[in-house]
Amino acid sequence: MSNYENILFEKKNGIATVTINRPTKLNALNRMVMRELDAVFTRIAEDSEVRVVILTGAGEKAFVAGADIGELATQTPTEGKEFSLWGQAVFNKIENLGKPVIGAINGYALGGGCELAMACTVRIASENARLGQPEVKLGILPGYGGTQRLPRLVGKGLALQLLLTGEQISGTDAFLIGLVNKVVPFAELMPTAEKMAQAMIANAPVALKFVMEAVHRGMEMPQAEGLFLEATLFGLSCTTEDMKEGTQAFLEKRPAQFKGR
Ligand code: CO8
Repeated sequence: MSNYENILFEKKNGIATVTINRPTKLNALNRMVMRELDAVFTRIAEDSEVRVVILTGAGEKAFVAGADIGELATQTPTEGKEFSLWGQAVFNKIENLGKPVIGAINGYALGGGCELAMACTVRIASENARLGQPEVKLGILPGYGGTQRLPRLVGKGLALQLLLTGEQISGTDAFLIGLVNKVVPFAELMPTAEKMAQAMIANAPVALKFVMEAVHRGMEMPQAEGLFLEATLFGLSCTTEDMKEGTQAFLEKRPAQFKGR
């Protein structure tokens, strides 16, 4: 099912599983991987059969160990800025896909890998996971959204600690600070992600899309405007066939059959 060199793509029962597949380099994000990530998420956005995405890394050692340091080492300032902006756009596409993306963090999620995980809608880590933003050890700073998404997820104080020390934290500690939603034994990672995906798939697709829009956009607004956005999207949801079906099914004591309309 995969037409990519560094990405495996599978689709089953409404779940697309995207696996970054460069295990000998701990799935580091080189230009080719970034290009393929961009392409696969464009394809997923247009594929109405896909309801939820699970994003993970190949092997037992790494989700993604960061941007490819070999490529970073030779960048000029202009190339660095352009590559950073382009990578941010790819991660923004993942964050604003309109379908939930579950990051299944199966090992190292460092630098660009932690930033990729944070662009996912929710994150589940295995107990062996190690997360961090070690860019300062290389004389750079995060360039794929780490300085922005990390404080939004864990708060300014902890984010600054992680960004300034470059320390790695365990999956369990990532759970304790809210960087990941769950931590599970390695063998349970994909089953847990699939179970969460199925719970989301059971719900109305347009409602899921509006919830994500309200949260993502609302968090960038003053609360009063966020509440107004929520009310507007709520009103819009009342025009959908799925709203009629969802409420009717409850009243008729039967499971709802949503169509995404
Ligand atoms: N880039 C390129 N190659 C990598 C990377 C990476 N980020 N991480 C690991 N590799 C390679 C290693 O070089 C090695 O290759 P080879 O076998 O050919 O020598 C292979 O993967 C296996 O790695 P190790 O032998 O190092 O495995 P260990 O188990 O000893 O160590 C670590 C695992 C601790 C994860 C270690 O590999 C490591 O520290 N990796 C680098 C982690 C890091 O610093 N990540 C941040 C990178 S910077 C970044 O992500 C910036 C993002 C924003 C960019 C914005 C603009 C472009």
